[in-house]
Amino acid sequence: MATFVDIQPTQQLDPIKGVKKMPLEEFFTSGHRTCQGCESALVMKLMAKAAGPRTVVLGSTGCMYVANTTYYSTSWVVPWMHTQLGSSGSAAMGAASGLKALMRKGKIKDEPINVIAFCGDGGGADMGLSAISAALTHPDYNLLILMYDNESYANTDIQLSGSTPYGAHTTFSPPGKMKRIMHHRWKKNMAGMLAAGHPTCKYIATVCMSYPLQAMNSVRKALSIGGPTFIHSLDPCPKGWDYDPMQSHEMGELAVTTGVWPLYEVEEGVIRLYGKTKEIAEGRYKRFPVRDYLLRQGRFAHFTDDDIDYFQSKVDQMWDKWLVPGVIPFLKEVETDHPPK
Ligand SMILES: Cc1ncc(C[n+]2csc(CCOP(=O)(O)OP(=O)(O)O)c2C)c(N)n1
Ligand code: SF4
Ligand SMILES: [Mg+2]
Repeated sequence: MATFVDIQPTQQLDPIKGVKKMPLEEFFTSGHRTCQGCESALVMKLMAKAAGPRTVVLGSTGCMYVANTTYYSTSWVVPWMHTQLGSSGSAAMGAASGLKALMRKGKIKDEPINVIAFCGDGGGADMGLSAISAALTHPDYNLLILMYDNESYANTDIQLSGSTPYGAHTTFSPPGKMKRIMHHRWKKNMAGMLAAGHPTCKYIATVCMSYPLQAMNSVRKALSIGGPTFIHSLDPCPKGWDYDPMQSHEMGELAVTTGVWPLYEVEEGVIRLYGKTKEIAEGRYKRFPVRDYLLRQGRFAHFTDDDIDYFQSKVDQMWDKWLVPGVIPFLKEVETDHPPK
């Protein structure tokens, strides 16, 4: 049984009860240069709004660094610092321990300050995995690592990451005449992996900004619960996913309603599915076919019916065969799968 330690006070951020109760203050404002319809920018904006003014944000290299801090300007109202591409975990630990030391020595006022480090999927699920893992094993620092997942190394022109879905067209996996599918790996299950592997971490959640209230309340819970926490956000990216920017919100909804992106939180060891994901798991909502999601995106335009069937079978497996549906990928029974050639 996991043990959970309370060390220092955290911000007490109560859940926002409804859209009308949203705080009006903005801490990530206009002036950034992300693409039209960029959901990752919305994640930054609402993450900062949920956290409030007593917050320090650290961000690893990627679109949310480059586009938000053009030379001599930034959209951040709260203190913000860039960190190396694979370093969100180390930066979060360094900032949290630095603040603690300064308060202990009486150099700054002793008060709860939120430390949030964000990273992209390239910087988090690939390059920074070990630093995030290390941070999540230190219960004596309050910090949140938020991984905004646009499913590619977007900032350097959409390269394949460990978070890119099977078969997607990226600049590293362009479909060709000889080989249609150039990317054969399945997306990493980042939140499930971190939850299963860090039993003393008090809070890990998946979110999607198409469901903003739940996502913001996840941020508030992560910052209030104490110790290191992690949130994985799936962010439709019009440029990398190749669709009309006006469809971003709908694209996030489809990721959830097709069951491709399950929404859940693991709080002090207890898994709780929420929103449409909960309804799917309880049989109250029928998953949409993945075809409805995939064929809306140019990165899957080369898919044949066989490819779509294969993708569907893998998502069905998540729901029908995984030990904890949509969350923990141990199979209840051993099966082999055969991707189309
Ligand atoms: C150590 C290192 N390698 C490569 C780069 C070049 N680089 C800058 S941003 C980036 C993409 C990061 O991808 P991700 O973390 O997914 O963020 P996104 O760009 O998608 O927002 C890369 C490869 C770098 N800055 N540092
Ligand atoms: S490439 Fe994608 S993640 Fe990057 S700014 Fe554009 S929409 Fe946002
Ligand atoms: Mg990315």
